[in-house]
Amino acid sequence: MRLFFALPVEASLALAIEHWRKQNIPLAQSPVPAANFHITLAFLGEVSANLLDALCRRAEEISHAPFAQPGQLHLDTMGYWPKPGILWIGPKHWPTRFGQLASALFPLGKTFGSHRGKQNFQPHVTLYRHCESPPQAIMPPDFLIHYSDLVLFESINGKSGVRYQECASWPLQARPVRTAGPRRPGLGSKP
Ligand code: 3AM
Repeated sequence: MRLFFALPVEASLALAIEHWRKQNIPLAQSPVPAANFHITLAFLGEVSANLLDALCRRAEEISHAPFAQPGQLHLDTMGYWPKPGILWIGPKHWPTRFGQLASALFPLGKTFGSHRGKQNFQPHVTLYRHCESPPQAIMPPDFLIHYSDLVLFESINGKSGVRYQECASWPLQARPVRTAGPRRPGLGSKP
């Protein structure tokens, strides 16, 4: 199974991004379907089905880590990676804890999957693949994505292209940090 962790992009936001793309960067080649929009946190590569339970247990633990908290990303910039020819939109800045979440998930590619690559984390939504030269957008992107769940997706290649199927998801629920209880009043204190 070819797996990756990502944030889903909910349907109404995906449609808004698709509309913006049509208006601002109407390229003819290889648009990613709006149904496939997502923000990858960590790509795992091939994971054998018998490791899935252990992988999910690990993801569950991570979903309770102190940095695993809901948040939002402002998709306010567009970028282009020439080698894969990817045109994307993403945030210029993102919460530290969001980067920590991606960093915690990244090593699972090595432990459970086939992915051994480097981590160069830039949260992004891929809009086009195999794009030969980067176009300029007429209007910059301006989208807010609220996130609250970590999702494990399977990438499935079919006749009509790739599609991403949700395998499992976990709410981001950092466990509260334990603090010492209220101090008992000292003997001499007034009631
Ligand atoms: O659409 P994005 O870029 O967010 O780029 C691939 C896609 O994310 C990434 O995993 C997501 C689902 O396919 N991906 C695929 N192959 C990859 C690889 N070999 C990869 N990321 C890193 N290395």
